[in-house]
Amino acid sequence: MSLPIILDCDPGNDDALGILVAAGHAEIDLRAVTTGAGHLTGARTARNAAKTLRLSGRSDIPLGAGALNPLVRERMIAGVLDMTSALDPERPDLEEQDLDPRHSADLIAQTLLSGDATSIVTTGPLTNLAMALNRTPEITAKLERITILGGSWGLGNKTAAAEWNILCDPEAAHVVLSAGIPVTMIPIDALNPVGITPDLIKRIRAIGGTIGDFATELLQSLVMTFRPGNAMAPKFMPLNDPVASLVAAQPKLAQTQPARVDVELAGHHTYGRTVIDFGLRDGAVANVDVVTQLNCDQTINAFVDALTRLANLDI
Ligand SMILES: [Ca+2]
Repeated sequence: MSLPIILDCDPGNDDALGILVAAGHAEIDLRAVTTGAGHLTGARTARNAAKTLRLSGRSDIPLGAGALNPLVRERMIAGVLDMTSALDPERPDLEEQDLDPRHSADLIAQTLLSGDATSIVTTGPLTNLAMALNRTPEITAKLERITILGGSWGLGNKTAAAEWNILCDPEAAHVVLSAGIPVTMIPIDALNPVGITPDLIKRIRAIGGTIGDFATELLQSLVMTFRPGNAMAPKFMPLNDPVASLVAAQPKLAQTQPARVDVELAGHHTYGRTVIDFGLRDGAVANVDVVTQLNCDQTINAFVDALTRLANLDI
């Protein structure tokens, strides 16, 4: 049976690949896409999602625009962008589907309350989900699982301590992780080995057609923005966001370990860090299943399969 999900994202070229994967995956029933500020401003992430969904042929899926700013902190926008291709520059040549009139937080809440979805996958800041939980706490009982792409048990990627998605809205992440809902978290440490290799780009290009061409463009743009930064960085640009939906639909792609995860909200140098205690010290209660390892080959194959299926859907 397919997993009915909401995808909350901030496209972003890797989020756009995530939309395509969720729209095409055989074991995912994509019930709504919601967007908010993160990689780009809220208006741009919504427009990028609208272009991606239209191109995917799945304009039947409701699309919400949401949070323009984090709950508390000032807004951040990604600093490293490829302004020449894919979705980082404005793309007036790509058609857009209409937006749902509801704010992302309301679309999330109503989709869960109606039973249309039982799970949410997030690949951006957690502002929309935190707003939905604060405004409509009844959804807590409806959510069977939240799959979060973000955080790290080791180094950060935006600051020395913090990963981008969590750092964009640490207070929202705190709200979500404190809600008592089962959470799977995919930290960058586990994502780093799943790279965008030349072989992967070749396989996606071979799909051809609108989907294959667009996905190839997205992958190539992501590779152009890869800034390894230090000697411990991965060899290839990690695939990142599409992996979240894959893990939600195919949990066996990942090994997980229960842990206590708290978000640092007060530290000066460590603000936004996910403090992950696998040892459950001092009686700490686990609140997250942390992905500790991904099966790289199977994850890449699942990614190719989902895009191939989307390209072949008779829509
Ligand atoms: Ca993202």
